[in-house]
Amino acid sequence: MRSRTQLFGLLTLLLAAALPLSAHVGSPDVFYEGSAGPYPLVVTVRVPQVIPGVAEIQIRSESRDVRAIRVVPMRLAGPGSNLPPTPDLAVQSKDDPQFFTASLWLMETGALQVRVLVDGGQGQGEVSVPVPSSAQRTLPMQKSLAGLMFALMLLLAVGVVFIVGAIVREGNLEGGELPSNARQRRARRAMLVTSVLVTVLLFLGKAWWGVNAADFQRRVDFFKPPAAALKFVDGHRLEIRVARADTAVERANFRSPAYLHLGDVIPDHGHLMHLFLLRVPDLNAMWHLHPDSIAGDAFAADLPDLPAGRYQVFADVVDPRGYPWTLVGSIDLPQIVGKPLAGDDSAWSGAPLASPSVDSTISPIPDGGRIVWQRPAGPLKADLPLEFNFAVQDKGGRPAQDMEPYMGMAGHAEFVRSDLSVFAHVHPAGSVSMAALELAQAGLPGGGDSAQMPMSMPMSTPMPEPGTLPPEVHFPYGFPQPGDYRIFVQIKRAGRVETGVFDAHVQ
Ligand SMILES: [Cu+2]
Repeated sequence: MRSRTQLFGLLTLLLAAALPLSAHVGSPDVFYEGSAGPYPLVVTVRVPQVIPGVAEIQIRSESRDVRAIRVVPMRLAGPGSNLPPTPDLAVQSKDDPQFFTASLWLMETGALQVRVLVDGGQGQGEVSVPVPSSAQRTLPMQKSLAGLMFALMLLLAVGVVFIVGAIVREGNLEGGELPSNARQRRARRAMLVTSVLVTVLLFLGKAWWGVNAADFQRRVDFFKPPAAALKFVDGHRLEIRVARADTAVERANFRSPAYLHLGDVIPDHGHLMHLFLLRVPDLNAMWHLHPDSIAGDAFAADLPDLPAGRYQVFADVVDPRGYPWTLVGSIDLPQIVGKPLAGDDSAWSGAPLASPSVDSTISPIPDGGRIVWQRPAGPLKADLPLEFNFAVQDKGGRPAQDMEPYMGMAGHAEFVRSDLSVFAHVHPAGSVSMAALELAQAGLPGGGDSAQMPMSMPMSTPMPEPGTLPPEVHFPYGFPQPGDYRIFVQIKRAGRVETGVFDAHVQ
């Protein structure tokens, strides 16, 4: 029945909920660690299920003399990014005065930021946390509610017809007078005309909602991880493009000027693209490469030596508005005799990820040293902000004295779920994109210079001197869902990139 489909369309639209997504795949929440002026903070932003929707913000202050924290959402860059609305006061926990929570309405999709203003014993401090706000999925509607709404609509439609009939038949009758045959005929005609009108109205309504539903779906599809079109050429080269879309909605997205175009992405910690090649299904080898931009909205990487097999590709880029995207694809490759790894490129190979996974906390590295995950006791839980701490030891088991920044940071970590439904590229500053963080800090009062800082370092983190990094690295992050995960931890020692690999079962 036509009106039923219409109603379903309408209700689906009303109840459409979106799971947001960020630089990563399947890992929507934002984890950030940094300083607002003199105050070190850990910020978690749980992005809402619907946009507009309410984001839940948790802030832990590592300093005791924080009196009040205010938060406000705004655009990351462009118009509106320098005119903050009035911030909301975060609620200080009674039990733990260093813990603050707030709920914020996110009104639009795209690259946003949450500005955090801190007031305390050492004066004021301010920091911006980039938040990619997106709609990703439409949830199905409850059948009972649909049935109820349908019944109510039917009642209204039929009711109107009968009311009009009654008015024409019995309006202005004297008391006790019976409607004449002529009035009866007029009433039947009026009911017929009204039925036609009501049907036409329902039809127009359906068309109107159809247009809106398509528009909503377009916005939902807009921020999905774009499919990577992968081409293996010249026996050693991988070309990466955004795949052309199939459906009308996807084609409309692709033509939108706000959509991802690989020709105008901005550098993120020193590279335009971070490409991860994972050998599937075992995740027993991983390459972290940095392809070059080539003509025609594409990137290309000269591959190193690779064994033949199937590879999963995750390619991280950031668009000019500061929105992080991860292109996703997979490709079968023959055995490749390629060029040796150079620059920031790195590789790891080792044991397959077992199913079910076997938890591991020690990962040997090639020079005889090891990386140790200082894992908290007890099971790991999904959906909680966690702190991941890794100690780096030399071959004598002593804390490594030769740690260097790798691409400007103490370390890089990739969290991958065994079924590839989660991929997150995380740094000591958290899951935020470093390029977006740079844009956000540049917008702060007095932060205009940070855009010129080298290597996308957050303002609060001074560029460390080589050889002076502590022998440990930590990452704030939370597993988005239970399951088996492999964690790749990448650091640099004495000019060599080392990768530690850890498996974790998450409840
Ligand atoms: Cu990185």
